[in-house]
Order: sequence, then C-alpha cells, then structure tokens
Amino acid sequence: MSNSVINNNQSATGPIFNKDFECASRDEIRTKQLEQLKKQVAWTYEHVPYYQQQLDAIGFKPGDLRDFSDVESLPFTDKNVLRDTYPFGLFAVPMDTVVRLHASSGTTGKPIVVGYNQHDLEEWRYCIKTIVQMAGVVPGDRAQMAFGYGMFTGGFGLHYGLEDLGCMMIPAGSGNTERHLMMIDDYKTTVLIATPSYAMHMCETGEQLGYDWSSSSLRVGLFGGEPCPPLLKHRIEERMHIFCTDNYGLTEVMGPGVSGECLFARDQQHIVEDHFYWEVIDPKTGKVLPEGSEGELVLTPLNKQAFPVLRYRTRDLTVVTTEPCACGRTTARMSKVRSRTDDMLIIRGTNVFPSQFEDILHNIKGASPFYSLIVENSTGLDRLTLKLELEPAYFSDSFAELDSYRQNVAEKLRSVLQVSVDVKLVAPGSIERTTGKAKHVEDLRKL
Ligand code: DLL
Repeated sequence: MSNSVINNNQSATGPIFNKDFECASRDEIRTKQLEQLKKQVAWTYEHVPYYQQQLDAIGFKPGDLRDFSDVESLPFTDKNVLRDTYPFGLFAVPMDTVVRLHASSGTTGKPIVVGYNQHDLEEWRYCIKTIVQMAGVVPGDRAQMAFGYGMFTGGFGLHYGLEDLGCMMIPAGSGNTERHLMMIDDYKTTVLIATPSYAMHMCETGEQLGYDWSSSSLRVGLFGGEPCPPLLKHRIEERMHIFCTDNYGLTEVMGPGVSGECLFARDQQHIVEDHFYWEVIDPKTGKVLPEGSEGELVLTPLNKQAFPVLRYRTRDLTVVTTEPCACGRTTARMSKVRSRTDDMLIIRGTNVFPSQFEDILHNIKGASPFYSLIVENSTGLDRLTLKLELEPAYFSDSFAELDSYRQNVAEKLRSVLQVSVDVKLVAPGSIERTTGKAKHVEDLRKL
C-alpha cells in the first residue's frame, strides 16, 4: 500500500532482531537446525515415555538422526495424541517446574493442554520479539492487547514478548470496543494486537462513533489467530490507516511466535527457523513435498523442554519458499494460511473451501468481509447458503437492485465453485461480530 495511507513513516525494512541467524546463508540455517533437531529428538526420547515407545517401536534411536531425511521416518503427532494423553501425559519435566499452562480446543469435549517451564517462556519471548520486529515494531512502541488473557495463548504469549522488547504494554484484553478506542486515543497506542475480524469490528465501531482513524496514533496491526483474507486486510489498511501484519502460531507447538509477516513479503510470513523445523506434506499420503508445493504444514519445535512434540500435523495448508526476501532475511517464508485440511466442505460431491468464497467476494464491489456459510441437508440434498453483508453504500431499499446484485454474486460463485449457492444479502452490521476468532461456517449436516 502507498505510504500516504499510513499514519507514521515506517523504516524501510524494520529492525532485524537476530541478524546473525535471520540473515545467515541457507546452509548455516540448516546446519543450526540440524544441530538443534538432534538435541530436541534426544530430549524428547529421554523425557517422554510416549515418544520413547513410538521410536522404540520403529527401532529408531536418537543417534540415528544424522540428516533431515532421517526425520521422515519419525511418526507424526496429531491432536488425537494430545487428547489421549490429556492432561499431562506428554509433559517432559517434573510438574513442579512447569510455571504456565495454556489450552486450546480439542477434538472432543476436553481441551488439549500444554505447559511451559522458565526456559520455554524465555524462548517464547524470543520468538515473539523476532516476529513483532518483522512487522516494524520497535522498543518504545505502545502495544494494546485486544486478545483475551486466558487459556488462549494469544494474550500472554504476545504480551510478555512485547514487554521484553521494551514496548509499553497496555493489557486491555478482549471486548469493550469503545474503551479500546478511548485507550488508543488517550495512551497514544501505536500497535494493536487482535484477531483481524475484531480489528475490523473496532474500525467500524470507531467510524460509527465519528472516530478519525487517519489521525489516530495507531501504526501497526499485529493480527493473528485466524486467517486474514486479502479482502479483510485491504479494508482494514484502507480504513484504519495502518500496516496490517499477520502472524501465525498454534498452541500445540508454542502459541503465537511461529511465523510473522515482514514489511516486504506481504502476505507471506517468515518462519522463526531457529525454533521451528518445518515440513510440508501431502495431507493424504503423509509424504514430504518438494519446496514450493502446497500442502499441510508439519512443525517440530527445536528448543522446548516442558512440552516437546515431534512432527506436529497442524492441518494448516500453506506453501513454503526459501527464496531470499527483499527485507534481507533469509529465513523461509510460508504463505498466509487460508484454509485447513479439515475446513474442506464436500457439497454434493464437490470440494469447497471457505477461502474460495473470500477470494471471489474480494473481487465483488460492495461485498463486505462479513459473511457466513450455512450447510444443511434437510431435504436429503446438501444445500449451501451464503449470508453476505453489504457495505453500507451498496445496501439499498430497492428490491430490484438488491436482487440483481444477489443474482450476480450467485452466478460468480457458481461459475468458480461449480456448485450452486443460495445467496442472501443482509443489512450492514447484521452478521455477528466476535472479539475472538470469527466462525464463518455452520455445517448443520453434522448435527
Ligand atoms: O491461535 C495462536 C495464535 C494466537 C497465533 C495469536 C497468532 C496470534 P490456537 O488457538 O491453538 O493458537 O489456534 C491455532 O489457528 O492451526 C490455524 O489454523 C489458526 N491460525 C492461527 N494464526 C493464524 C494466522 C493460536 N495468522 C490455529 N492465519 C492454527 C491463519 C491462523 N490461521
């Protein structure tokens, strides 16, 4: 986006936190990763009986790990393993040295729970410091937290990393949008931490209250926890006059801090490779794919003590490249996670991803980023309904105008998705806003 839209000038690249590693040659990065990987596999084998049994079962001893290709023979870990060992079955340190727990939703009623010792918290702060500086955040920035401080890793995870960097943390927490706006104004906040959908909600609420975003002190959005589709990002940048950056992570391997967006490779995120070994696999066969292929991201944290996991299957789909980046970093970049392997909807035999809707709507004037998809089959046939909120300027009292708009949207969707979609246009503001992760799909067939 052009600089004129941004409130304050950004430095050209933003600071680079650990130049020695982030700008090293690919060979140096791989050498360091392999060294760490060997230690991490040994630690995990020696401290977690579950992994010891798994590796013994395939006759693999930690010393057998000589090269990256050896990793491919190690078993994957998925959410089911965490569910079956709930709550502390995978912990690798005495419980009285665990100083923090976090949790995230599991595949059944129980959450999955992870733990950190002092060492892990320090490493977590390091990862956060790495990614926020990619986004141009510097010591002295005033960072306002709009994630909840709870079992979710977003709040505390980013909080302590930013504080350690030397930012003034404003721990506002989730919800109470008007209070957030007042704080931005009164405390001259420069960085907002939120899910992108909540940031959009703040933006709209501000506009309704006559808040002038163009003269606000906010400069950077550190958004994450859910996909930030191009349409949403574009709207936020345009209306809030900030740089919208995306950062990615998941509870099972740490929380936020896995990857972050620099100011050059927009829509891609540098992986914190001194802490995470990444692989991209074919989700069906489990085979590692060549660089540049889209597939499921598999992560192995490289420096975790209390809760180490090996080859965690994230279910997130991405493409990773190691091409050098204009920002000067040489660390690998993953494309924005737009969908998960378990997001895919099969509608009358056709595969449909919610991210496809976002791409189509992005190119339709007047479509807002707020929509919901409802799937049901009360008649025995799958039926897909899109409830789409229009931008206020496009919402009209004329039935004929709205109906022709609706038909146009339905036709565009049908031609790309190859399934018919019942489109319902709804008034601005009628799709529920959330302070946390937005939920776009309601699949009533499962009920
Ligand atoms: O959402 C960790 C996080 C908090 C990351 C705050 C960034 C900022 P979980 O609740 O375990 O952890 O959810 C992890 O959320 O597997 C993705 O499917 C999705 N996700 C997280 N960040 C992004 C992102 C946190 N930037 C799951 N883009 C992951 C797309 C994301 N999806």
